[in-house]
Amino acid sequence: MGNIRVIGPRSSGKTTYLAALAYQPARNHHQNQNFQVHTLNDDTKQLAEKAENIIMEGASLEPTNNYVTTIDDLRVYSFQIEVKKGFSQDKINLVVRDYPGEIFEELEHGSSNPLHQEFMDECLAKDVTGCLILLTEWKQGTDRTYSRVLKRFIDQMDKHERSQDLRLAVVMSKCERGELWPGRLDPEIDLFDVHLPETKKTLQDAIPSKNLNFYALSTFGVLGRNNPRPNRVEEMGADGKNSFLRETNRWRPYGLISPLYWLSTGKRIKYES
Ligand SMILES: Nc1nc2c(ncn2[C@@H]2O[C@H](COP(=O)(O)OP(=O)(O)OP(=O)(O)O)[C@@H](O)[C@H]2O)c(=O)[nH]1
Ligand SMILES: [Mg+2]
Repeated sequence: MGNIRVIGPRSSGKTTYLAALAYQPARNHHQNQNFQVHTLNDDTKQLAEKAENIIMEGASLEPTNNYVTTIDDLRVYSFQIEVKKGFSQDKINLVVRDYPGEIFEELEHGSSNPLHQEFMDECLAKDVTGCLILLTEWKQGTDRTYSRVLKRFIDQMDKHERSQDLRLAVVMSKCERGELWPGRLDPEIDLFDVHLPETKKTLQDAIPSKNLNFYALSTFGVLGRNNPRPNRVEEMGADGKNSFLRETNRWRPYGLISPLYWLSTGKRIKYES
């Protein structure tokens, strides 16, 4: 059983990503995918139901922190994912905890909220195999901020004696954005070296290379193999931007599975989802 945590700044797409995973069983018949997802617990099944509204119709997804007052309010989602590799199949079991973005952001200046330390302790417990770190901005100044926040995160890893044995999948989310899409094929070089070099260096200086990988993810994807127009619509909602799928019957998320597969097995998959 792979315990994975998902962290990243507010609105980086964490919950949407998990909702998309949870929704996969409902559309497995759609195409000959290289993977199959099964949802294992009730929270995950409820998330799949929500996914219908969130992803397909753009109902606004409440930020994860709104309903969190104790650590037990945090949803735990569990999945079994079958990954086809040639003629064989690998099964991975995943238990994923979805944290609110505040946890990540407040690392920078420290937080007086005792819950946050509790979250950190749980995030870096010995039975956690890896963290999926979703980053999303790349405009001026962001690299600095991410880099500082991740330094604090690494300090926490040290404190919890996890700096040598916790895998980190560092992901650029929403990569269907025009400036990022061409970089998805080699995200380490074409996204992180270009847009977030300091962040990358901070991580590389502290984390053994076997435990560090870079990925690109787009939960919405683009319109087609030869049609790089984003398959999503953006709307201004009451609290900022809201995105949802543009053509639901052409939904092909990009990079959904490979970071999870690596986090849980330490092996990479060649193809992309
Ligand atoms: N363009 C684009 N937008 C996305 C993608 N995934 C999620 N979003 C949008 O990003 C916004 C925030 O998504 P959430 O999943 O709520 O983000 P979160 O990281 O869980 O945020 P917190 O719970 O506040 O930490 C929503 O409007 C989503 O529709 C994506 O792949 N591409
Ligand atoms: Mg969330």
